[in-house]
Amino acid sequence: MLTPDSDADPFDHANLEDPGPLHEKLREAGPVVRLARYDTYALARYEHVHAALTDWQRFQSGAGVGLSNFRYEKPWRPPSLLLEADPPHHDAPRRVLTKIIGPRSLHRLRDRWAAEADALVDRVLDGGGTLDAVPGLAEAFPLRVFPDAVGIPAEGRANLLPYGDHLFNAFGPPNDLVAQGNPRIAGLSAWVNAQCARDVLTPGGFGADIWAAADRGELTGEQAPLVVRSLLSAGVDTTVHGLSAVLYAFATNPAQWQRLRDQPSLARVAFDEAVRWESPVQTFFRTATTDVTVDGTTIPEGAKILMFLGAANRDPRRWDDPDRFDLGRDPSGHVGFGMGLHQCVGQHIARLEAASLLTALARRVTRLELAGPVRRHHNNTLRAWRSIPIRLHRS
Ligand code: OVV
Repeated sequence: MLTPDSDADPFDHANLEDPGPLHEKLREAGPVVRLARYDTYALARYEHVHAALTDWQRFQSGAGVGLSNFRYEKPWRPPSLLLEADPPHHDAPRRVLTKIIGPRSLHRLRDRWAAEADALVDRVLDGGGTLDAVPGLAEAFPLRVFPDAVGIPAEGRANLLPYGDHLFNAFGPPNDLVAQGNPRIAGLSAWVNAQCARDVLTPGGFGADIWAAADRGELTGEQAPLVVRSLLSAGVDTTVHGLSAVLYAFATNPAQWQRLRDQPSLARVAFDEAVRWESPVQTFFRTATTDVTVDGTTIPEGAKILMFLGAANRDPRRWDDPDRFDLGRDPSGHVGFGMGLHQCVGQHIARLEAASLLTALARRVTRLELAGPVRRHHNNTLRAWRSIPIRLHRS
């Protein structure tokens, strides 16, 4: 079969503003579409995205999960030991983090994060309840609880947002978004890297736990700071945009909010449904380790393949009425956290943050209502909001 070609640019501003039409075009054009302008291949159907994500032998991460191939181009920062690595190198860092931020370890944060969420929501309601939900809730809550849990000082933690924003832009082509971030990135990187040192990290935090694993011989002393860097890289912007997504979903679907209020234990399902619906991480690349034939189309060895997680999460072949945000569906199996051996190691942190905040809101707020025009934030990888003006109605 001849592979369909597309001259679309998934990273141009029109597609970043509203990727839905491009996703549909790619899904319908065929199982594999060649993106001519980047000389790469696109997978946009659920079945094939899922299959490629779970086939790390043929779809590797070690040559980078951005457009740039580490075989030919020097990465802008030392590669992540988790995200940009394959077995066997990937496995020790993954094992260490899985234990440190797994559901059992997070249990002790539950009450503290619930109290922080209660306090934040009380503050917002005492201030009248009309606010921009992006800075006021979606950024404020993770920045309040996550850096403390890692164990970094309060000073400078707002640097994590622009650092992450640039990092996720840098997985795409070197376009205007990357150029905009370039002037600040050396300073932001230096600050982030400094937070990964053993003597900066407070005892009892995830960062100190990573260094303790190094002391036990589970990681080397060179690996430990890079594993801390992964937490600081992947742990903030992703959850911020995930929280924005779920807040926007509820503001525009009041019946679903009522459903959550009636049954607060739906908070976790609600967050996963929002991750499916919005796919805060839209795309990652893989690299073919060999000629690989997908449904009759051969992708050549060394080619970059762009996985459209967001398109897969709304593939009508897999999901009924995929554009609906619906607490009644079972969103499990979505690829918003990836799939396979790289599947988001921090997903339990994200779910706990979301459940804490949604539970605090559900107890106090009868209705979330849009209070002005919403604005998207464009990023080469992230589906994000710049502004979600809302009015919270106190119960
Ligand atoms: C999933 C993800 C995104 C960005 C950075 C990293 C991981 C990392 O390991 O540094």
